[in-house]
Amino acid sequence: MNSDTVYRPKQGLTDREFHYCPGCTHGIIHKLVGEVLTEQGLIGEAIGVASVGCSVLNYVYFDCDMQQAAHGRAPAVATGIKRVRENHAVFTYQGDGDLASIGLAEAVHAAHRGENITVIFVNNAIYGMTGGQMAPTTLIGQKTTTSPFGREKEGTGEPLRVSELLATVPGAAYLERVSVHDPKHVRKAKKALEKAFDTQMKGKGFSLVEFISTCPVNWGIQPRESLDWAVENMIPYYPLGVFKDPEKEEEDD
Ligand SMILES: Cc1ncc(C[n+]2csc(CCOP(=O)(O)OP(=O)(O)O)c2C)c(N)n1
Ligand code: SF4
Repeated sequence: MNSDTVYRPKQGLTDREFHYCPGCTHGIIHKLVGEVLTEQGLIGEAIGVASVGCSVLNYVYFDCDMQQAAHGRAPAVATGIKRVRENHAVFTYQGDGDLASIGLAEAVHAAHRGENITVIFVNNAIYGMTGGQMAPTTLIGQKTTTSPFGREKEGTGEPLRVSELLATVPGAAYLERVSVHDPKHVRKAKKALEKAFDTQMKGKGFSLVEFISTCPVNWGIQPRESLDWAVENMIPYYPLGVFKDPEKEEEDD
């Protein structure tokens, strides 16, 4: 970067335009991942695992080696890659349908085994790609195509809090939930990603950053409104914060 450059729009990303809907925060999250990998000098040797969902094409967006996994299986694929390429930064990028539903077992077991990988978990409380069906993370009362009158606790249970669930797993080293609804939170989210990759590169074990994300199209609201909706409805149920921190664990020992 020369001294006149004050901002570079795409670090760690290719020149391909995102296909995401207006107001979808997948794009912001991609940008943060690309920036952190670049700034930590990892972009040349990072290996990402794309999952199934709206971000299925992220292998054309991240400017590093990428592997496509079957629905929900990204942590298992990442486990294999990391075990044979242990000096490389290995990450998965998964939606809540992918991780919290069909892939919950892979995520829990990868954390339980203490796999030294980083999971980027994008929670928009719905299945975006397939047209807005209910996810395990869908809020009570939230209308989806498979809960047209709003999700009810009876019959579907309470929405699943993945970070809190994984915090009970001893092998998980670093867990944080963040949001990207305004610049202050975007900066905070970047720090969480830095810490997650740092945790991995120091060999401390499984790290996961959960992002509160938007899906204006399937929530049936405008892009601007969707940011407010996430703040007013998602964050009260999915509180932001650190659920597991390797440095804190070391202090406690
Ligand atoms: C084995 C299998 N089952 C179901 C599907 C259909 N499917 C594709 S994406 C998806 C859910 C994606 O939702 P999420 O992970 O929340 O990502 P988003 O699209 O919201 O970013 C489902 C159920 C599939 N592709 N493969
Ligand atoms: S359907 Fe939802 S999650 Fe998918 S790109 Fe559009 S806004 Fe984003």
